[in-house]
Amino acid sequence: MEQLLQQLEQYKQEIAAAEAKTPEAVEAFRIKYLGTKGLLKTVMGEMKNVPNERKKEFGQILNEFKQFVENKYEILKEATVESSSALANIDLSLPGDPVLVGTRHPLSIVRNQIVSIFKRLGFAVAEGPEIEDDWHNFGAMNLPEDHPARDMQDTFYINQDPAWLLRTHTSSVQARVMEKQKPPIRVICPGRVYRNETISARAHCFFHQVEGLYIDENVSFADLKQTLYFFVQEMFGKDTKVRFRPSYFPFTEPSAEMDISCLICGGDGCTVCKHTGWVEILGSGMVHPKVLENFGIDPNKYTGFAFGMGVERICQLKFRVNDLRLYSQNDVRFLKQFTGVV
Ligand code: 2NL
Repeated sequence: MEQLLQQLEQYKQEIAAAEAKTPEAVEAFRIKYLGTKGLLKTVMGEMKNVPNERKKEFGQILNEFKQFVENKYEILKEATVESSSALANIDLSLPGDPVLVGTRHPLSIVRNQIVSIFKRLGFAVAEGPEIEDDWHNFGAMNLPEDHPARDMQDTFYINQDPAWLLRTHTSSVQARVMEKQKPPIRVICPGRVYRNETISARAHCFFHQVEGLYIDENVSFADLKQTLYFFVQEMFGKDTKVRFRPSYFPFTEPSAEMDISCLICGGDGCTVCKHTGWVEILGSGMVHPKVLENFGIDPNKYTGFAFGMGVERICQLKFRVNDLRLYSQNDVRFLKQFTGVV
């Protein structure tokens, strides 16, 4: 008798812990515990072995046990009916919510295009730090101490210390390449640069550049022109015309700026080309002998050309972006227009 009561306690624990997530499992539970050959029937059968004076007491315990099992069965049944009817209310053939996929930023698209054109000509890609020292950004590039670019107003210095700054051009990367590597050198340096400008449609405190450098024996201005002409044809199409205008940079001599025929109006005149039919896309020149000497490269043996272009500018012409601020506002209405462009 005591053994039987103990056994009932064990069954109770087992039943309390029972789980049934499907209608089939609930039915299996019913058969096991409440069926005609189930556990409840078996323990009820023990009644005949109970001495008469304890039959009343045992009967009550058995009744409680029966109630307990039936209760559990109802709970399990309800839980599966609830979940299966919830499923029944869903139209499983409905299409799912579309997953929003990001798009490449227009500046990345254009930078990748520029870099891949120069890679095909044998240029290697070099990168360097955005926080630079005065020497790599200015000194090595032949910018005199009193050059206006070095002014606190124009350059972001780190903690007002004139020794450290945010690079103003990626020439600093080429400086680091010349420091480590001897000619021949043929590198392309894409990266973000900083200038202390008031933000407007036409100016920003940071923008993106690709600079190139080619140093070897017998590198001439003709090489510069042909390389940049090839770049324009690949970037803007075979019908694009180019012209070079004399210019000045402290790090090149001679220097030239390159214009291309206006893509927007085809040369007829519009607001982008200010009715000239030409738009400026880059600056270039033969590397100044002083810059070569700064890195122990003999200017009597080696010559080189260099160039620099703004990625925002190329992007403006390719995709007709008329406000520099659009590039950094991350407005999806702007960004999603480049879906599918690679
Ligand atoms: C511009 C003009 C230019 C360079 C960048 C350069 C680099 C070295 C030596 C000499 Cl290591 N020059 N870079 C040369 C001419 C022009 O950039 O308008 N960029 C947006």
